[in-house]
Amino acid sequence: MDKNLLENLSLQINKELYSAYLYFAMSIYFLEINMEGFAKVIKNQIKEELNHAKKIYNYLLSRDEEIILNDIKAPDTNWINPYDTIKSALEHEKTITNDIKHLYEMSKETKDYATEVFLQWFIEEQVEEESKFRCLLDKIEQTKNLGCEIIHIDRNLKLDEEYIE
Ligand code: OFO
Repeated sequence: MDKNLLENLSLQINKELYSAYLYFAMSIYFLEINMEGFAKVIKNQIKEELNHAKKIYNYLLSRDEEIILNDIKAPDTNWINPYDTIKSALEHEKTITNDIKHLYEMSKETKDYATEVFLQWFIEEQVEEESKFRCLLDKIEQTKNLGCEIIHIDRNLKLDEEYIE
């Protein structure tokens, strides 16, 4: 595999683990303000991120490539409210989408067709990731128009079976 592509795939494992770490921090934030529904969604997200990291790890192992692991940085946690927190999750997902696009371009340029096919799953996954947080953000925004409380959204999220902790 191209050296640069390999380094960036290894780095992507680190970014996915950082994502899990970021969502750990967000779940703590929501639990501290007693919003268990939002915490449940975020805890589910932690599992997804660990799975993303593992997918790349397994792929590189199957290609018999050397995986380089780096330090995981601590996330910034100075969110001022739930809206701000979910907004920063969406912004974070947009940066990951760009990372995946970059990896995909690299795999095309280096004619690494197996990696190109492998990354297609991630391209679709990022559409889902962004949509999930955009949808939550819309729900929070609607509380203003509908004159209801964010606590109602939290209660519904807690009951939503889509998110399993
Ligand atoms: Fe791994 O998709 Fe989110 O960060």
